Amino acid sequence: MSRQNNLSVMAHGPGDLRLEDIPIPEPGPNEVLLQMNAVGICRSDVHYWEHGRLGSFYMEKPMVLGHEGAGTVTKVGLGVQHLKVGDRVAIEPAYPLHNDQFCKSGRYNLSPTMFCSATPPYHGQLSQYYVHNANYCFKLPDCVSCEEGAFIEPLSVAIHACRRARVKMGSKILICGAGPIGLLNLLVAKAMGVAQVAICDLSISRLEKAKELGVNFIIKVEKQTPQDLAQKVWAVLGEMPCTSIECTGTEFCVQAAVYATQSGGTVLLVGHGPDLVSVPLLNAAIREVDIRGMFRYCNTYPMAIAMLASKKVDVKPLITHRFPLSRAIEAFEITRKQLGIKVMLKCDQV
Ligand code: 572
Ligand code: ZN
Repeated sequence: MSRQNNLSVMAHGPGDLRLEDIPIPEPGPNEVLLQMNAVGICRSDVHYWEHGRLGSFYMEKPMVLGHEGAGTVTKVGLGVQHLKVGDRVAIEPAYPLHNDQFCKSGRYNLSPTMFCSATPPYHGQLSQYYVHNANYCFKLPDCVSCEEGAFIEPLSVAIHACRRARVKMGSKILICGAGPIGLLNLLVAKAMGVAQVAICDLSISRLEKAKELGVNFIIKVEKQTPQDLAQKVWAVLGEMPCTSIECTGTEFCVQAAVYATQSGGTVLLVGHGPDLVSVPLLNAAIREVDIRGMFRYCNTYPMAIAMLASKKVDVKPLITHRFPLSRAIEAFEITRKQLGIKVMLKCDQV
């Protein structure tokens, strides 16, 4: 470890976020040292800052935040063949530490032994310099910017969601939640050829962003029952959606998604809510509505890069705020208050 400057965004515990210098790490075998360019802020980063934990993962020591990053290779470790100094890469933050049965079957996201940037005990990417496993760094073509590269992580969540939801060409779908993940699901579903998308949210400004991105119908969630919301969905689509992608994690929307979905269709749970949620299970069971889950993503980075390079999706309109790394605390405040869609930190601007 050298002692040069490496400004980093460090969460020290509930409500305590600091900008501090840490040593520049050295890449080990099969690792690369990256000079970070752009890192998006995720709600989970804000959650670690506010609560010092997420789900069953507790920060036992200070942790650098950020898991949506792109950077430039500045040093390669022993054995790295596919990357060289100067290559720009998107970082897949979560990878398995053992080649177990899940890896062998291609579903490495389900391995119980995962490394993940900014999931305790591992540091994240919101630094000027960050070391990562080279096998999970994906070279960006010249036509994909570093900001777009930083979007590949949340875009991967949407690609995996649409795959798990078995989104079909020419179908009508419902998306619950017009935050970054709901909106990315809209872009991916459209790229996959769906005919019509209805999206619901409490926030008019988020629904307006969905309109700008080409959604067919927006539904403002009001004081109503889940069944009322389902009826609204049928009214705008003219029929029941065959797929519903639930990105809010709220009990209300999970219930509405089940009621709304066509018999034989799929409800995909993307959003995380409380451990125990009341679901109209019999309604789903007797209509063969499959309720499916997902955990992060796997095998999505090459497809995400290809979709950006070929302009099949345009993620740039989702960026509402940009800050240099030195103003990270302000950037986190914006995300905490849900004032924008995606807040991007420029780690090469301090
Ligand atoms: O970008 C992926 C991502 N995954 C999230 C949250 C935010 N961003 N997950 C929700 C929390 N889980 S977890 O298993 N955990 C803290 C590791 O509860 C991971 C997926
Ligand atoms: Zn995330």
